[in-house]
Amino acid sequence: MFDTLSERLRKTLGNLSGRGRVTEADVDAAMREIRLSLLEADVNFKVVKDFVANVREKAVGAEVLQSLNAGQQVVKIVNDELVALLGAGDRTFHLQGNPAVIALVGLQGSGKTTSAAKLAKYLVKQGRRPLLVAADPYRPAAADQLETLGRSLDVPVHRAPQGTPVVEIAKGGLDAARRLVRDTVILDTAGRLTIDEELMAEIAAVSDAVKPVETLLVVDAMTGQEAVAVAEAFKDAVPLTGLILTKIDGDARGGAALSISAVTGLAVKFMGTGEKTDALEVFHPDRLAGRILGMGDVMTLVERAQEHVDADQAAKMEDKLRKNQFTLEDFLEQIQAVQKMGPMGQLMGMIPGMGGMAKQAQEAVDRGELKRVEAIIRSMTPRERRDPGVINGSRRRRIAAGSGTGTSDVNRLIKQHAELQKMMKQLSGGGRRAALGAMTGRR
Ligand SMILES: Nc1nc2c(ncn2[C@@H]2O[C@H](COP(=O)(O)OP(=O)(O)OP(=O)(O)O)[C@@H](O)[C@H]2O)c(=O)[nH]1
Ligand SMILES: [Mg+2]
Repeated sequence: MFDTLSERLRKTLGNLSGRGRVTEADVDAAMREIRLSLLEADVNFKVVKDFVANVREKAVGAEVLQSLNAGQQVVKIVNDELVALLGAGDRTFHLQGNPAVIALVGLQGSGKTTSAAKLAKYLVKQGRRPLLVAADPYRPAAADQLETLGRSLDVPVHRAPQGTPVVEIAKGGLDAARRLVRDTVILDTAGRLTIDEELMAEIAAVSDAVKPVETLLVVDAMTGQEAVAVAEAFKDAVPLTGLILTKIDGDARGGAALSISAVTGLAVKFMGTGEKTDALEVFHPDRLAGRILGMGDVMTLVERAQEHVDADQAAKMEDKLRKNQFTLEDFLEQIQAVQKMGPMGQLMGMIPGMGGMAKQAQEAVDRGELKRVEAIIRSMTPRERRDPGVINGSRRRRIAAGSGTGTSDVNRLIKQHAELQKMMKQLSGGGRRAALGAMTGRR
């Protein structure tokens, strides 16, 4: 979502930190760029104005400009201000009460039902026992959708006959939770196309009846500034405790996601980053700021790896790499393991210094290049995978035909693998620095 903004900010800040001395005029030029980048990303104009003013005030102070690393200090100020902007409001996720009641509200299609399921999965991982409640008395299909999701997660779903008043469904959900010994109730409420009095009254009544400890507004980040307006309207009518921003993986400009907390004072507590039930992230403003400014987000990357990669297997791979026994078979396994961790572009954006390559990497995946690599390796015999040295002309043609590629593709893969092995040899030997230089393109 933040690709374009991120690219522009990175360029501006790169210019700044690459400079030996920084003058007030340099800061002003950078601020003009940042202002434009934010406005073009659809960030609320008032938020942009305050942001730029804050950064400028802190940056043009004598201590900063006269210091030896002034450029980097200004970059740090931008980063800190961005973290403050993203992190407005109280982000604590409350789970008091037995059962603890969490209500999800929002417009139609914003992602309430999907987020309810994601939240259930997240809570199970935390060792809790959630119950999902289909508090939408109007569309049986809505309860069916929740039931399907609940079944796939092995989380029970409470539903009531069509037409049951929503307050009754919510109360029934609490009873069911006590009966089934569930410690958390997640209410998935009905949405409307636009904000209307009836919807607000209904949510307020549910809120009164079951006193949720969290009432989270689910907002679709793809809808731009409209999302901010929706949040303001809901805030006036129901006691909201925070936000879930969904569809952050979309290609909207992202400004709404950046300004919504600053404008409404409501904290973003979770972020939806995909359609699957594991695509939910606890919102960390510092991590998102790092991703946007191209400083990476190693914490999230490590967490994803821990979740999806088997620790024993990872250790085995590391050992093989070190002993230079990393075969094409291992290569294939790695490609598959990494893909489980998420879209390639997202992952690259989390590696410090690699943010600039995120788009290219994603495009390569979208073009099917990983699939091509997989197909080539799959067309090899086990012997060939272990020892690509045996691949002669006729084998090469067989592999190309088998994988629907050309012999030049097969060649390229074998060469890449050989280079990787060479680099690993240098890493494990004395040439660690040279190899790192080769990897990052620096010397
Ligand atoms: N890409 C992406 N899609 C999402 C995300 N969250 C939800 N969706 C999709 O958005 C659509 C609507 O999601 P729902 O969860 O059904 O929305 P809802 O708010 O429950 O909708 P109503 O019950 O009709 O009001 C579905 O196609 C979801 O797959 C997300 O974080 N990323
Ligand atoms: Mg729904």
